[in-house]
Amino acid sequence: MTGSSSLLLGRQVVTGRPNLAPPSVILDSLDEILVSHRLTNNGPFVQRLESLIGDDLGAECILTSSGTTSLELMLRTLDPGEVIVPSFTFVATVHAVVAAGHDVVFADIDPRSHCLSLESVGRSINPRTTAILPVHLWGNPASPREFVALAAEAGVTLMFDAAHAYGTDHEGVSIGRFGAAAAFSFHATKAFSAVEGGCVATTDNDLAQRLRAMRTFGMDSAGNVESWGSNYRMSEVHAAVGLANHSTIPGLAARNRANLAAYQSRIKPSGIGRMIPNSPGNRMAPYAVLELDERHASKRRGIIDSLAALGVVAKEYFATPVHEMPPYANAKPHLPVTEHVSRLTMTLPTGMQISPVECETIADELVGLVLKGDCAQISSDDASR
Ligand code: T4K
Repeated sequence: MTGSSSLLLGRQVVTGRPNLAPPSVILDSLDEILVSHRLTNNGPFVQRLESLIGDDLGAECILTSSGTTSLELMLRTLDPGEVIVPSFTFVATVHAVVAAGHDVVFADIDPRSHCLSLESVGRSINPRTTAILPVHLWGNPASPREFVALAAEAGVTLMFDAAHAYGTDHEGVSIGRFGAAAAFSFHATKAFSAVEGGCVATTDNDLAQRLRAMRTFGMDSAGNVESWGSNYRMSEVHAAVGLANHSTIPGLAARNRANLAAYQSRIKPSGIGRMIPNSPGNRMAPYAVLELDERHASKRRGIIDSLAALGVVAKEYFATPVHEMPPYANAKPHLPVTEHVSRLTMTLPTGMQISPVECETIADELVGLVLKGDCAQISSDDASR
C-alpha cells in the first residue's frame, strides 16, 4: 500500500467520492425509520423528498430506485420505435432504451459541449423514430430549446437523460421542465445522492399520474391494478439519506464551481487541453472534465496510472463509446466526433473531499506529467522537419 508521504495530497482523493451529510444527521433519520417499521412503499420520507425535489425542479417528481429505472420507466410510456441517443454517455442511457422495448439509433455529439449534435439527430430522424433522448452531459444543458423545436417539427417525443444535471437551469428555466420528461440519477457518485435513486420529472400531470402507477405495479391510489407496472420504487432508507444530503447542496455547488475554476486556471495556460466549461446554469458543476489536446491522446492511460500512484484517482469517462461495446457493436454508425472525443477525456476529483488549492496542485502535477512525457516526441518531431 502507498504510504501517505508518497501521496500528492497526503491522502487519496477519488473521482466519484460521495458527498455526504454529517453521519449523525443520517443516523437520526435511520433510527426514526427503524423505530417506525415503515421501510418502503411511498412512506413519509419518500413523500418529503419527492415534494422537495419537485419544488427544486419546478415539475412533478416521481422518485425511483435509480437513474436507470427512471429512464426505463419514462421510455416505457412511448410507443415502440427508434430512439435516437448519443453513444458518448454512460451505458445506462442506451440499455434503458432497449429495456423499454425500443430500437437504438446512435447520433454524434457536438465537439465543444460533448452533448448530442442537433445536425446529427436531424439526419437520423425517420418515420420509425419515436423519440430523441439527449443527455445533459457533465450537467450542461444539451441545447434543450433547439431540441424542443426539432422534436415538435418532426412530430416525435423528446425526453432527456438528466442523470448529471440535478440543479441545472437553462436560461432561467429548470432543466426538469424541458421535453415530455427527464430522468435524474441520485446515485452515490452523483453530486446530490440518495446512495441509489433517481426520479422522473415532468410538467405533464397525466403523464405523472401514469408514471406513478407504473412505478408500483400499475396500481392507482386505491391499490387497483389499472395498467402494466413493476417495482421502480425508492425505499425510505434511501429517501432519508437523500433528505439529509439535500441540505449540503449549496455548499457543495459552491465548492465544485471553485474547484473547476482552480483546474481551469492551471490547465488553460499550459496548453495541454481544456477543462470542459460550465454553462452558467450548471450550478452543481458535478464533474471536472479534462479534454486532452489531440497531441497528448496516447498519454491518457499513463497519466491516469501515474496520478493513481500518487493517490489521485481520475477516470476515463467515457473511454469506450457505447456503439463500440459488444451488445451494440453490430450497428457500426458513423460517429467521428464521438470516437475522437472518447480518446481524450478524463474526469478529475472534485467535491467536498478536496479544496481549490489542492485542485491546482493536481493540475500542476498533471501538466508536468503530460509535458515531461511530451519532450522526446516534440524534439523528434522537430528533428524530422
Ligand atoms: N445516464 C447517465 C448519463 C449516467 O452517467 C448514469 C450513471 C445513468 C444514466 C444511470 O444512473 P444510475 O442508474 O447509476 O443511478 C458510475 C456510476 O455507478 C453511475 O451512476 C454513473 N452514471 C457513472 C458515470 O459512473 P462506474 O461504473 O464508473 O462506477 P464505479 O464503481 O467505477 O465508481 C466510480 C468512482 O466513484 C470510482 O472512482 C469510485 C468512486 N466511488 C464509487 C462508489 C459507488 C466511491 O468513492 N464510493 C462509492 O460508493 O459508474
